[in-house]
Amino acid sequence: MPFNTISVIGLGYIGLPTAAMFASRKKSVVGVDINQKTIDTINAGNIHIIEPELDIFVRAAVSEGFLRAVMQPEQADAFLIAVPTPFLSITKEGEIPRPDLRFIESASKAIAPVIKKGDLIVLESTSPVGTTEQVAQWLADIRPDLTFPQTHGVKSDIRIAHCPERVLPGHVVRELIENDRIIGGMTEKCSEAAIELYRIFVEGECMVTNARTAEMAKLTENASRDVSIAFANELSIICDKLEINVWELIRLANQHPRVNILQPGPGVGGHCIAVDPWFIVSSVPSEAKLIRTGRNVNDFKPKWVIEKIKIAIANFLQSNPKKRVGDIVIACYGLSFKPDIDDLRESPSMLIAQNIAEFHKGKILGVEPNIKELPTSLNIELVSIDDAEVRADIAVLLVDHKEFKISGAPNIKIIIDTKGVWL
Ligand code: SAJ
Repeated sequence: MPFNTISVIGLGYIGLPTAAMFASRKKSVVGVDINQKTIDTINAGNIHIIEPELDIFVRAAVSEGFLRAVMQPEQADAFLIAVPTPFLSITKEGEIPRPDLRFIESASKAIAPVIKKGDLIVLESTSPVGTTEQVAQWLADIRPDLTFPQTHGVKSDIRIAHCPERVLPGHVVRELIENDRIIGGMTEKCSEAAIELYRIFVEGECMVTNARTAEMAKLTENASRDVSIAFANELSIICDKLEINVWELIRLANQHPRVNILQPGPGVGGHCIAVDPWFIVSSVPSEAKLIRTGRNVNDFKPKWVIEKIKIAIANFLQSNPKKRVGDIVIACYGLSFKPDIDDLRESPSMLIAQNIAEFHKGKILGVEPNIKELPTSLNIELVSIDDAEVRADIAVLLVDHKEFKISGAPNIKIIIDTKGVWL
């Protein structure tokens, strides 16, 4: 089946790079988004997100006429849904976060009027098990004139598959091309069509399974990483109590040929690893005991770091009796959710810095080499590494940015190093 026109619904961190990849292979790509500003930015050849190399691809795709962005879906041969799947807000303490499928539902309902016999629909958004079947049902409800895989199997008019994205922010362009791809068709024919589509730019292997397994595979990858980080974070709390250097401990244990412990930190951030495990827990709460505990351990870590900072403030006052608490300057080194990126969203470091700004009466400095300014509402002054060293009484290292590895530990008496960079 030739895919002459490809439509990507949702032009965010995954949708836009994917659209640009198809366009770079000279396919006519129509990107759809509900945000007018995003549409205007892309149609002007610019990008609204930060991702290395993406600007070059988008500029070329738009100027050569292979990519354009619109608000309303148009006819195409393949539709990729790449919209967010956030949680529903939690109303009670201890409640299990549940996925919010509102954006997938509205994307499905928006494309339903324009799909035609022979079209392929791919759900790329990270989704709880059963969502692809739900998409198929939403489409079938609106288009009784077409046949769908859930009722007509391989003979269906419309092909539907789940092909989860698995790229690492900061390396999206390279990983989109090189990573292996999971292809979860609702039928064999659906998988065949999806492979043909991804082969347009994917150089990795296309591994075929069914839609439910593909959904679970994506959730499993991120839950596995989350549980592994939770083990490291729990170790760091245990070692603090037992007066053992956790970084040395992990280094030694990892010398064993079958042990590979990850690195502790101030908590787990980002839009995937801290979110996706809940999609498993919420669907099988009684069975997913370890995954749930891992989430709780990682969510507890920022609170533990904040307690450490409060103890450091008390210790500082004890050894400097002439100082008042309002005189104490605290510098937070790193605010992004992981090293060497500028993304502050869902960042445990940001959460910690904001929390200090709420309870501490003295000055809070933020050292974040990857950003140029902070919202003034935050009450955190953005300063250079040198400035922080001169002004701070307490240093809190929250992200292992390369700049902090190069600068080495500042000459500050009290240092709380959550990433083991300066130890
Ligand atoms: N982290 C640690 N210790 C570690 C490794 C990571 O504390 O040893 C923390 C990071 O600092 C960060 C968080 O975990 O706060 C997540 O960072 P990450 O680099 O592990 O992952 P993400 O969220 O940037 O991207 C992940 C990737 N998934 C896996 O590695 C299994 C990526 O391949 C997925 O495509 C992405 O989630 C996604 O979109 O789901």
